Amino acid sequence: MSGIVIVGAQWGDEGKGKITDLLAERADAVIRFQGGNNAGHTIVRNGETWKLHLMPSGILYPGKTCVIGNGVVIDPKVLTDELDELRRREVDTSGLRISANAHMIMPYHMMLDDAGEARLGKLKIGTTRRGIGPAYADKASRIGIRVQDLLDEKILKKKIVAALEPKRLALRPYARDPRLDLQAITEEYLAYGRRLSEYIADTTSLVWEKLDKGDIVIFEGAQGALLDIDHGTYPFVTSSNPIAAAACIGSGVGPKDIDEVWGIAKAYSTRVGSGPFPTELHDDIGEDLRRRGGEFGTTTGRSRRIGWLDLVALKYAARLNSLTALVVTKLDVLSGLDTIKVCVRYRGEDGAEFDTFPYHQTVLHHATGDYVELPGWSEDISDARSEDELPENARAYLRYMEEAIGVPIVLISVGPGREQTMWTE
Ligand code: 2SA
Ligand code: GDP
Ligand code: MG
Repeated sequence: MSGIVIVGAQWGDEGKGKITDLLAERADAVIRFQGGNNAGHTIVRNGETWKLHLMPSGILYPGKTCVIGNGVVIDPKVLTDELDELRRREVDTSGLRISANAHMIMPYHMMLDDAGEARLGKLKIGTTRRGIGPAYADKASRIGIRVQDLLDEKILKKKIVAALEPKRLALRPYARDPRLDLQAITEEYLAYGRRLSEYIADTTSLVWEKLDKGDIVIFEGAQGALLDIDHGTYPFVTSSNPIAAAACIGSGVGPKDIDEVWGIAKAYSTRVGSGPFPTELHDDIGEDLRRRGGEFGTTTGRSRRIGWLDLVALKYAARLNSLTALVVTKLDVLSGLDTIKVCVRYRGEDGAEFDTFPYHQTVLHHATGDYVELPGWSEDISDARSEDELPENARAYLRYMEEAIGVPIVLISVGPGREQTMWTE
């Protein structure tokens, strides 16, 4: 066992940060392979909370190799702030390595993200406004600025000019904005380059070396399968591929380097931002789960939308990712419900039934859930540390989930704390 991918099996915020931190104890390296500082990964250790945006969730182990891979888009201000904050809290960040090929988020990307959302109005995607989409767009258009460009003033300036040129019209509302001054951007980003230079590396070779030695490498995904730009609920998706296949592209390894794929799923569903959400709750139960689950964006603070567990979407995510294991988080949040609904199929506007995830957006946008009702439990389970300490109905809920998805549940989480976790038999 050497390459383990950890991915979100729903719409993000499944608790990937917590689980990555937990598994990282046994790993030699943790690598982020896509997304950027739209991500918010929370780790709670000894009552202390850490919210990471770009830093891989292995950084709390002194000296552990933590890689920001080529597939990530980096806002260097957020990264340097995160480094400062970790150092202030006496975390050893010497194990960080940043791919020289990762792309930068530039000030104009954030402006374009804002402008794009404003233009869409009611149809907006509900992005995190961190410039993620425009940064990936520049990457695909081959006018992106990469980490290595920060180390050479002439190259950097030329590339910024080339990147700004086709955006002139879109950036007209910001024409006099000092953040768009060529010299100022160049100097600011050169300064980031100097600050980050000690961490910049050929991370692909680094990861190969580790894997070739038989070291355990964790590939840490951000967001979740249903936000995948190819396979998610397009256009209400992020601009990268949060599924396991992207671990290869975003770090430079091949599929044979991946031995296991762990999907993280909440015991219910949440989504932040716009887009179809067939099991969404608009009632007091949803409100209550939001409050008890603390369902507010880790990066933006936005309220997350809440819904029942969606097995149609989860089965889709399991297949898309070739999941070998499932981790169920936030089971504690469901305590106190008489019955718990689980969506087993979708029903279209015309009554048509869908047992599998519909590819057509018109179907998806009007789909509602068909549910089975499972008996709930009243006990507080946040102190349970082994499966046999869980109420019978909680165990039955997990069994139902496992059988329907067809992937073994290996780990159950009943609270944000590191210790609030149990391995299954
Ligand atoms: P973007 O900013 O272009 O990636 O937004 C596009 C969609 O992707 C969603 N998205 C997320 N969904 C869940 N969690 C994310 N991270 C933060 C968190 C979100 C936050 O950990 O809570 O704080 O609001 C995340 N990042 C992107 C986004 O909501 C859009 O639907
Ligand atoms: P990520 O993006 O997948 O890493 O998830 P986030 O950190 O954005 O959101 C998950 C939230 O749930 C965080 O506040 C975690 O501390 C918290 N959390 C994780 N696992 C559990 C759990 O089992 N129970 C409860 N109550 N909270 C959890
Ligand atoms: Mg999150």
